[in-house]
Parts: sequence; C-alpha cells; structure tokens
Amino acid sequence: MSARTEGVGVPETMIARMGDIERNLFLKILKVTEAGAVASARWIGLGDRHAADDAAVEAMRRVLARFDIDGEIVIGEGERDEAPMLYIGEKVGTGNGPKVDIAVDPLEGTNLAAENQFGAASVMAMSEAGGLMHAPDIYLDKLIVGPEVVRYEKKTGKRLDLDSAPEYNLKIVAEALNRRIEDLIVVILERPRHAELIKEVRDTGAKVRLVTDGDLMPGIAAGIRGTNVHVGMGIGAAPEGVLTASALRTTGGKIISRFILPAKANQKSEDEITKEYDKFIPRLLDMGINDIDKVLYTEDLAPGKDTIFSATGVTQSDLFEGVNFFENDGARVRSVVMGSGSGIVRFVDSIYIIDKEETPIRMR
Ligand code: VTB
Repeated sequence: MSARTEGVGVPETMIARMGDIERNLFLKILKVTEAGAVASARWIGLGDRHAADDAAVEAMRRVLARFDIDGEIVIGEGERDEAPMLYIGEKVGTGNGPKVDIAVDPLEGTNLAAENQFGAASVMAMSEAGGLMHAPDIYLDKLIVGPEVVRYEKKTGKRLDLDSAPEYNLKIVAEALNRRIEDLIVVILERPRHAELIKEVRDTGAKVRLVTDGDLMPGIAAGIRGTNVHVGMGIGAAPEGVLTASALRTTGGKIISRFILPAKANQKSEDEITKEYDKFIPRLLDMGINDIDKVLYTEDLAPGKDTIFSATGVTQSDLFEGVNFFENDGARVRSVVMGSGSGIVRFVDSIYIIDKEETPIRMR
C-alpha cells in the first residue's frame, strides 16, 4: 500500500467493528436525547427544576416507546415507587427486538436548567443486557482523566491512585499531557464535603473549576481534548458515574471510582449513616458487590461490548451550545453520539423545522 492509500479504509474498518446495537440504534438514541433536550429547554430559566425534568422524561419516554427493542431501564429516574416513568426496572420499547440495558439521565443538572446556567444536558446510554452497572443512587468518589493519561500509565508504569493525594495524581496527569500542573484544569462539585480536596488541588498549583451541579458533562469532557477540562475529581452521584464510564468506553480515558454512602460523605450523624447502610448494602450485595470499598474502573461501571452513548445540550456546556429556538418553534440542538464497538464519535448539529417555508433553515 502506498503512503497515499494507507488509511483510506479506516472508516470501513471502524464500521465493520460495530455491534448490532450500534449498527441499528446509534442514530436513534440521538433522537431520544434531542427530544429530551428540546422539551426541557422550554423550561430553562423558569426556576422549576421538576417541570424541566418531567418534560425531558416524558419526551424521551415517548420516543423510546416506538423503538423495536426489548429494553430495560437500569439507571433512571429512581426506584419504581419514586418515579412514574423511566424508573429502574421499567421495560421500554415495543418488545420486538434485541434485549438492551438503558442508562438515562433525562436532564442532567435540573437546577442548572431551571436557573439557566452552564452545563445542563439530556443523556442516555444503551448496551447489551448486562453492559451497564445497575448502580444504586448513592455516590461514587471519582477520578476521571483522558486517554493520554492511560497511554502514559502504560508507557511508564506510573499509575493514578484514588487513595493518593491530588499532588501525586495531578503530577502524573501533567506529565502525560506534557504541561505544567499550573496549566491543568480540575473540575470539582462545589460542596462542603470537598473543602479539603479543593484546598489540596489548589496547593498543587492546578486550577480548580467549581461547578454547582453536574459532574457528568465535565467527566466526559475530560476524555476529549480542547474542552478545557483535564481532570474530574470528587464525590458525585453513582448513576452519573456509570454514564460517564459508558462514554469513556468510546473516547478512551478512564474513571477510577469507589462507592460511598451520601450520609457518610456529607458527614451526617451516625444514625443517618447506619440507616443508609441498611438501605443500600442489600442492594449492593444483590448486584454482587460485597465490598463497598472495592475500586471500580471504567470497565466495571460500563462492561458492555456494544455500548452507545448520546448527550444533547440543554444549556451551554463544555461540549456544545444549548438549545436555540427560533421562528415558528424551530429548534437547533447539538449532541455528541458515540459507539464503543466502532470508536466513532459524532458531533451532531440538528435543526428541526416544521414548515420549511415558514421557518427557513439557518446557518447560525
Ligand atoms: C451529584 C452530581 C450530579 O447532582 O449527584 C449532584 O453527580 C447531587 O449531589 O451531576 P449532592 O447530593 O451533593 O447535592 C448533580 O450535580 C446533578 O444531577
């Protein structure tokens, strides 16, 4: 093969690697998150987080219902008694089709949408049955980095460690990215439980970006260069951790994590800690996790071989702008859709117009 023709077959090779879920459902899940984003975007800035969330849930549920899949929600709006739709264990789709597991966060950052702030998105992942961890709604302590760090770990044998000080880990990340620690941006949820962590990270010289909500989109951004996010750190929700992992299966990069009960992380009373322990430990045991302190990696959280992921911006985020509405209900939405089998990452910019004469397509 001459230098000129080398690599011309790359798209075909990648397409050939797709599993059945990716082949058949890749662009379909995009429609689900787009529908969720457009519906919830109507509620941006109105201060009503529940209405914004409900709008996304209902729209996504309607689109999903028409899919020829035998789907089960493994991560969703909560347990059956807490959520009327997209609850854990709910069956979705027509039932005529492949068995798939679905993780969904219809509106990641409900407060962000209600307050019209940076970072709200509609997010979903799908995989073959068993391909996404059925994580309960507790916390994960997370450390998230991009693919260069994974490559650097392999090359040098130096490894990130969830239990080491931020200084140790950030030094490795800086070396892997060939930049000074001072030029790293670390995203951390702004919570009292992170006071010490924030101080330790700042002491290394690295720049902290505090977010009031939403550690999922920055986690995904850590796997993508050019986003101004190099590391995600700190304790956030476990379901968001599974969704982050499902995207990292395509982009590369890794999440290192460990379950932690919210009462413990937020230093609540012994009583509350015990109550939570009694509630969630049986659930973890059911899932085969008998050691809550076990360190969980990307493949533990999202073990699927055929995993697809889609996120659509509701408000502006690290990855894209939020929903724009224009004349006659026209809407423009931006998403990222990925397939772990092929490795294809699509940034998709979609325009929805109902009447082409009434609403001309706009470039910007
Ligand atoms: C976290 C974070 C989420 O909600 O779960 C947060 O992972 C709630 O955390 O991205 P607290 O219990 O500390 O308030 C989000 O920010 C949004 O769903």
